[in-house]
Amino acid sequence: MAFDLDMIKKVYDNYGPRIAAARKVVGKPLTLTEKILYSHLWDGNATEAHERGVTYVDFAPDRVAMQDATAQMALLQFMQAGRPTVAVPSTVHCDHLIQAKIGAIEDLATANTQNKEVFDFLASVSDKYGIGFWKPGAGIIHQVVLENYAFPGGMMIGTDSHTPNAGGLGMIAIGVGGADACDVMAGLAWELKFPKLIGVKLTGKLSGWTSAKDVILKVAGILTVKGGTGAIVEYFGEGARSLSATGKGTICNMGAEIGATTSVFGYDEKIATYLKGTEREEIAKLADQVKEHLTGDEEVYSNPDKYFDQVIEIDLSTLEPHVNGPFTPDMAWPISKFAAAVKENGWPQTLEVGLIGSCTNSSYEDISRAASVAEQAVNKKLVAKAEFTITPGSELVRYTVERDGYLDTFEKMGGVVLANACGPCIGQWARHSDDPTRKNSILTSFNRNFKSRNDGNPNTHAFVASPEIVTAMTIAGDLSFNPLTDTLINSDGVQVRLEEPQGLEMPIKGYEVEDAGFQAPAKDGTKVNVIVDPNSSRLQLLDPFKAWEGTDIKGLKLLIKAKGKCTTDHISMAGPWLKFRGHLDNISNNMLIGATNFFNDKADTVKNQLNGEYGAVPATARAYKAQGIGSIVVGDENYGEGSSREHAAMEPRHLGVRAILVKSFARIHETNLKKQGMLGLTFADNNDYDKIREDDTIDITGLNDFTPGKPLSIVLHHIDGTSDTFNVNHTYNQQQIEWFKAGGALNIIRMNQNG
Ligand code: MIC
Ligand code: SF4
Repeated sequence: MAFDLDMIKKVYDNYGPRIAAARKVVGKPLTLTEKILYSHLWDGNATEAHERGVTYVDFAPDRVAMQDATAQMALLQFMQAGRPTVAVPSTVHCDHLIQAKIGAIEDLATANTQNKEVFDFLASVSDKYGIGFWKPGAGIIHQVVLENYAFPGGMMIGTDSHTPNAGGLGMIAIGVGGADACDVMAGLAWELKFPKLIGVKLTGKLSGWTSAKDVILKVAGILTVKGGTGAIVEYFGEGARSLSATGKGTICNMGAEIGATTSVFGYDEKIATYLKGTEREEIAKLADQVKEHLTGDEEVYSNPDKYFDQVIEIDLSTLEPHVNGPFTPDMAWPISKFAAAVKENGWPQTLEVGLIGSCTNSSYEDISRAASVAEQAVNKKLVAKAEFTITPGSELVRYTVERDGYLDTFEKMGGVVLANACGPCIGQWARHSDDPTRKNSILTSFNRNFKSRNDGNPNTHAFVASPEIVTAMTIAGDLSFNPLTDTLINSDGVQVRLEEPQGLEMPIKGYEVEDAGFQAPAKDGTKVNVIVDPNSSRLQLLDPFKAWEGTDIKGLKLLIKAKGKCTTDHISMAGPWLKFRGHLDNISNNMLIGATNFFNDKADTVKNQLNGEYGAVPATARAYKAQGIGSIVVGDENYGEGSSREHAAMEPRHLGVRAILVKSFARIHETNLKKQGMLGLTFADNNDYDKIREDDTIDITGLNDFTPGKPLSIVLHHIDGTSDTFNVNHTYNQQQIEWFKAGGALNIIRMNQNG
């Protein structure tokens, strides 16, 4: 038994008194989200109502989950906290570092050799500090957590932005940077601005080609990539109760793409069935006893406008399948309008590769529905026109769907089954392409489709849809094909139609697995040695960052004024760079290489003000740093959208950038900057973005009086001798200001540890 029943009992025992206290202070019916949040307050019972979107609140999460690519930094920081074991149940999952090239078995073997040093490091740190370790091949973090650890009404944090997947089982699960995970594992409180609440009422029932994925593709279209920022999305209504638990997981998972803090569903029959089917009947029994606390109050759901900050209603019965993209997950197209959009926009109509699976869409239900489409292709003599890959989310799912013949069906259709890992979703994909300069299209059932993400090729137009739609379009090899209305010609020259997909929520014969891939930690970890080779190119122990100098910061050089979308993939690219996630100096060589320079529209080409020459962003930052000169990065809206990777904050910190000044931030990235002692600032007036010139030298003033809620000032010294001064805002609270002054939150933990 991997999960911790005693911990869950304790959480549920607290529910009654804590929710009673919350009711008193809030003074009105409660949403599910409020119930879970108020039950997880760091100091126990609520004594005051928290203002949504305003007050910072300390929470006590029940669990921490980390994946290999972010766990390295999280654990390198944790090792400095001086604790013998982690304070809350925690797990590490090896999933991001496995490259997809040939197929599951070969690729896993290669990954185990290539990443041996890192996997050994993660295994030994886990062993030493009491952390559960899921070996490479065990599966993708979110699917493994859903199958083993997620429980209704719980609260967890995870060092990955798609941690909200566990919301499918009724858990408040939030993506964070490694420094946040480090705090919680070290026994400290975890702080979050009390979120705003978005209610999504689902009516009707899914049918035909439409699936849970289409709910979130539609929501993304409504809310856009920044519409959920600072909010938790709560799904309710008869439609919500009709969705399978794993379908709910898909919706919550991809909720990361609208910037939501997390998403959650209430406990219901479907969740209970899934818990029972994954050998956690005890949890379902316990949850049944506190059922009334594991959903929102009746009155809230009958009058949602009164209790949520925003309400959206979606009728599942009339919802169409969607295809979103390219380059951004919120460009939503109902399938009936997609073919025209492809033509009007001149997107490459030929579909070259279809990819299904990943952490958000690899449940038994997803695979069985997609397989029912693949089977038709085989039976109806249709030859798939595009390449096809399948990424199972976990060994439990993979073993079971292999037993039930689905993988065989995919292979008959020409599909290649990849390892249970992130693979192509995070650019770990050695795509075979004859000409990378050709514009081309791919379609995935993944979450994100930012430029260059999957195969490192900016010419690839990536679209996102449900696994069944991806499978159908792969067969057609054409983005203008609509399986709901169109026919295809088979190898006998006969016109055939693909019937609606059929699937099963759960395997009739139950789930099965031989080796799920779990390794429990040592009972006594004191004797376990963790070794980091000082000459390693993959791992590097961390040196503390310097504390604030105690004065205004003057004479900064503009490093880059980024234009348009600047996601964490642009700031710290994944794919080939994932191998340096444990080595800050080496990974810093990818800093901002994907961002577009406002002044020349080029990526990775900025002016070095010291010699007037254009060069790469990391090299230019290093040149300033070598002269003892700080720099500043300027950006646009929703800067740092996407991943939880704190490398996107640590790299600029390491290379001498002192402040990131943007129109708006994505939540996790803003917190990551604060944690690392950086200044994350926003324009008080967005028009001031236009005042920033390529040769500017910049001062940040007001720091001696750095106070919550009080703007700071920016002075731009232009090269022609003129200057501009304007205010910039920040969201630092008192504690976060202390992090800035100390040079980073970890320096404070270190100071406390040394007395
Ligand atoms: C992603 O989907 O972008 C990732 C790769 O899983 C990231 C984590 C990382 O960068 O390691 C995320 O979602 O946080
Ligand atoms: Fe892995 Fe992709 Fe899921 Fe991120 S979104 S955890 S890269 S499968």
